[in-house]
Amino acid sequence: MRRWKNRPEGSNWGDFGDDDQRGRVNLITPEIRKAAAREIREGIAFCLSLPLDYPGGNELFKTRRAPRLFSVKRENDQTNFNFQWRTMTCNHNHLDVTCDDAVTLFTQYSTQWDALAHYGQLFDADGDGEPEMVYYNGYRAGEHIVGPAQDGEGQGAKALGIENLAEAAVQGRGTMVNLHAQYGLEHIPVGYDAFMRVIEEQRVEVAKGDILCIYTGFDELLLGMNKQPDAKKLHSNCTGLDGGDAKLQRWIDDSGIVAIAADNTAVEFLPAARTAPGPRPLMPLHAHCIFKLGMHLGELWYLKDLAAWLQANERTSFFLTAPPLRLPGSVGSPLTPIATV
Ligand code: UVW
Repeated sequence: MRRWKNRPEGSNWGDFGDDDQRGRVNLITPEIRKAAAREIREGIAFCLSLPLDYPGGNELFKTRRAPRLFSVKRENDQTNFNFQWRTMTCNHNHLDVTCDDAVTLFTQYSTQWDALAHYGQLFDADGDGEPEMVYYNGYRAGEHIVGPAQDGEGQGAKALGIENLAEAAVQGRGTMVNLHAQYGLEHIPVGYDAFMRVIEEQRVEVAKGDILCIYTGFDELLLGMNKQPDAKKLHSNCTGLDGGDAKLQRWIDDSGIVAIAADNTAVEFLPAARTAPGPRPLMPLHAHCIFKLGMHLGELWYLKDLAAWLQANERTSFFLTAPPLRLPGSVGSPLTPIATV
């Protein structure tokens, strides 16, 4: 069922079907996956996740908190940690010792995918002259993306949740653009012209179906702070994409890439480098990618070791396996992406 009369200019709403909830990852075909698997030549694998208790504290994101692990209680209120199994009926002790735990996990605290339900806009999709809160492919706030009821229960993404990406079994070719090699820790937005220069100098070949990975050096800076992040320093170092650059937006669309992941906090440079009169998105790359194109963004990935290996071996692409948690209704997910070269 089509959920819009107007679609945003430059969007692909409806192109993958009126009910599509996967967006650009639809472009990963079996052929693309098989070609991507040919990137595995050395059999070396890289973990592309930060430890999930990084950044540490909540200086970097005021509203997101570090994971809290706690042990599960057994029926008799005993802690299920270092628990020695015992059969009550015959009062018999066994050799087995086990632990169970649980975690409070803010899904976007550390290495993550943004779901398509993570970012929407005010837009007049139904053509009544009034903008409404709407997400990729015309899914609506309130009806599909549901906030908590008064008791705080019942919220969730009834559409566009992260489980859709998990069900797409994200695997394909990763392609690295190493902005850190070019700009070090300079704090500048990288627009189309500069980005194309880096792509040319590093001989990066971007192909349809690729997951673009952008290395800025943010991961190393963050890890060096040992879970006591200096937000001021982090917000004044490293590059990010100039998300409001129309030429860069067009390139993202035309290149056929299916997702973008970076080691920084938002992929794009914030606050946005361009200003324009009137209402405008604070996060223009999020608006372009997530809202208009159905393109997932990965943030706070750990890319340092992979970027160094690729540079030393004069390569820019690799096989990437990057499924989020299949957590129904969530608007984001931690993950442990793996690159194999
Ligand atoms: C927002 O906080 C909206 O975005 P992100 O975590 O995706 O950068």
